[in-house]
Amino acid sequence: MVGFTDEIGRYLETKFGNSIDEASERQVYQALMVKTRDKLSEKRFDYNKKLKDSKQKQAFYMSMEFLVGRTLRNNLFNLGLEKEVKDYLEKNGFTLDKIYDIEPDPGLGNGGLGRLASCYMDALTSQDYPMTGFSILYEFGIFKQVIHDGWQQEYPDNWLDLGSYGLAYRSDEEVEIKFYGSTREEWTDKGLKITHNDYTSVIAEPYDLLISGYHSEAVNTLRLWRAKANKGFNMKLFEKGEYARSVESDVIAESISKLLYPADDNDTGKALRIKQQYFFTSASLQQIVRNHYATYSTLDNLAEKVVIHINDTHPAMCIPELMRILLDEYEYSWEDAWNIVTKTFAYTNHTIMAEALEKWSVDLFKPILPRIYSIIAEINNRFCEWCKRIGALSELETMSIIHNNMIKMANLCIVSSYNVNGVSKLHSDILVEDTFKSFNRIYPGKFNNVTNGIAHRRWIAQSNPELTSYLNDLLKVDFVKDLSKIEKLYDYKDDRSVIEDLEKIKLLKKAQLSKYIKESTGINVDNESIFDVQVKRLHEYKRQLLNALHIVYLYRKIKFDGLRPVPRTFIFGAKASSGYAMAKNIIKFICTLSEMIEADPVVRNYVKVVFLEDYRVTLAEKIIPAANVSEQISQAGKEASGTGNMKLMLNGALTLGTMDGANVEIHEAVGDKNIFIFGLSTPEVNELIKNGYRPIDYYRSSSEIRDTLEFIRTINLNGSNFNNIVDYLINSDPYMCLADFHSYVEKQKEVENTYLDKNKWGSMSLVNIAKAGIFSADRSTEEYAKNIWNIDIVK
Ligand code: KOT
Repeated sequence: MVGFTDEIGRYLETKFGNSIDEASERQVYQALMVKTRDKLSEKRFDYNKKLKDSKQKQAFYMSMEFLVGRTLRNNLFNLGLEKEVKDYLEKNGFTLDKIYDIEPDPGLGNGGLGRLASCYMDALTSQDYPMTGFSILYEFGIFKQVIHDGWQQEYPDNWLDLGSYGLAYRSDEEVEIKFYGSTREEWTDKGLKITHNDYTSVIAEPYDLLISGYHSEAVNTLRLWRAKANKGFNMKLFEKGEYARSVESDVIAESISKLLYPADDNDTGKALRIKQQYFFTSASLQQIVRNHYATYSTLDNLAEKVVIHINDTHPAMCIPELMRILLDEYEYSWEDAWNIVTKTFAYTNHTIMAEALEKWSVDLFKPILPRIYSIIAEINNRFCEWCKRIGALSELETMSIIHNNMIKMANLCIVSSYNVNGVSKLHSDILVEDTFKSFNRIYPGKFNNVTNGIAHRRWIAQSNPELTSYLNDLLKVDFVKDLSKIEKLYDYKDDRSVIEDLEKIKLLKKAQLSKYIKESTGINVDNESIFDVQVKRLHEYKRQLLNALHIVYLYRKIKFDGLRPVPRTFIFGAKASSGYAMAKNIIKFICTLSEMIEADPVVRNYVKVVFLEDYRVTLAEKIIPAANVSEQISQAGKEASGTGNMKLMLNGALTLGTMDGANVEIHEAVGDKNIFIFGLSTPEVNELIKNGYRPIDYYRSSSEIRDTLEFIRTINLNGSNFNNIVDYLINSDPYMCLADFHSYVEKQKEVENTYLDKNKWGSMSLVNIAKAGIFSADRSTEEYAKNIWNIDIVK
């Protein structure tokens, strides 16, 4: 049999005319990418056959974002080929890690929501569940962040140059998507017939990224749609003399799959975004329906065989699109179509931030998607009628799908889906008790919770091989397959020698990160210092600013009051949405603190601030294993779940956090003694809002707050000052940094004192690793599969 490495050699010979010893790293990279893809295609063939023969129910996961991260290492690891390839390359003078570094991160997502989608695909595939992901093949993924003079600058992420080797183009499965035009109603002998005329069409081309599972039979598909102009249609118009309109398709197609919108937890409200959403949902729905019909010759049983999951509201147009297909293409009655639709969709809400709850202006929406609009309007009419009948009229202001000439996409999802879930216990409680209270009253039982989880094979086994191999030897359980088994480590919580071993591994990971920090920023950091990490998107509610206030507090105490704290390295990684001025100011502020501290001969011995540019999956894989402290300090009630908190915990970092999102469940898992919780709780935040939050009162009554803020006014480095940030905190402070300041500073002191007791810290860290089992994405996806989707593994 020809081995995998023989195939690599053969590829290099036939493709480049080189033997392996003559090949370049770039050629070896290409050979590995292509041959790994081929290997997955072969596996996929066998798996698909079983799946088709079984005729079992399948899940389809719709998401505008999949933050895939690098694929090559993940695939070789999952296929069990990493060692063989590593040895083969080493024998021939190559280093596998350097080859991995050639692959660009497929950054088809902004942050948590997109990364979760990818973690779930990995987990479902590892467990042999049949699941297909659908999204857009963005030509430019999340921008590359460069910090210039402390300011974020964005550069295009041209990932396809080197990233496209993993993709398989499926020209046989193209579909047509229709925009603009008008609808015409016509009574025929079969009833009302609606046609869509004078539309502009765009072609959706499918590109498949095959997703591997860990030692699994399954290979699932992430189908990414790319837009291309419909040339045939253009020619017809051109012949009719409509030159301008004949290029319309080119113009639309050119832009649709061009770029990922870089806004996280925010809604951009642009026409292009509507087109992107409809483009990929329509393409996906057409394909699902076409395949289903080809198998069963009917759509009556669609909901028995298909579940379509909507990852937040961005893919919500799936709902009216399926109605359109059933009504206009398959001539179902409204009632029958609605009956199918309302059994097919499940929806996850990922945020309660008002600015992220998607709303579309009718005036913008209707001309672009006239038929889809008319269906949404009809769904709304019928829903409102029903509410009147059941006596829920007074709540229609919040529940109506169209209100004040705006289409509320979350309301559309709730009305049309059979299940709605939040992403942590706290978040799901807020949904039913507050955000969607009225809906919960009229749809009892529709809402539930699935706490998020992470692909632990990426976040420990691959990114922290040293820890993994140590735990494998110590515990002798296959926690890589089943993370719940890692709990066996708990037995060693008082074992000094194990604690010391873990500490050594942590130090090694810190040294690796220090090297990277030195190379990328020039800053020398002390490996013995506390590595205090806050890595996530930059957002006011996540309160990177609170972290920065504490740094200023320490600076003052060291400089003016002779404080000599345990040395600490504050590590930040964060991208700000490109139009988000305050977020960019905060980055500038953090970078200025870094510079100011480096310039101070005393303070820099105790505090370092490092802002690592271009935070992305690959960088997360370097930072997370090296962290001692995991900063999860959002204002209570605002972070739906968080998943970085879980990755950091699994790598032995101790959480310093508020009772927000999944921190609440981390607290429950490790117990009060193994976590640092501070700050107002969600009810306390709400109470304070009700009574009128006045940050100036905190400023006036606390000299520490006053001194800290007034000191910030004196910072003037290279012509930049931060009066705007101080004024913002005193006059508005929407996320209550000042209210939580004291509690945070006090908790930070406790962190420091605990760190001094190495044995205690080590034991707490061990408990965090041991109790991380429930945060595996395997657990989350199993809950989706059993409790929501009702799907089985392929046997
Ligand atoms: C973005 C735009 C609109 C609606 C929601 C979002 C969103 C939410 N983007 N990322 N999130 C995060 O999703 C993660 C996965 O569930 C959560 O852990 C995190 O708390 C959300 O902020």
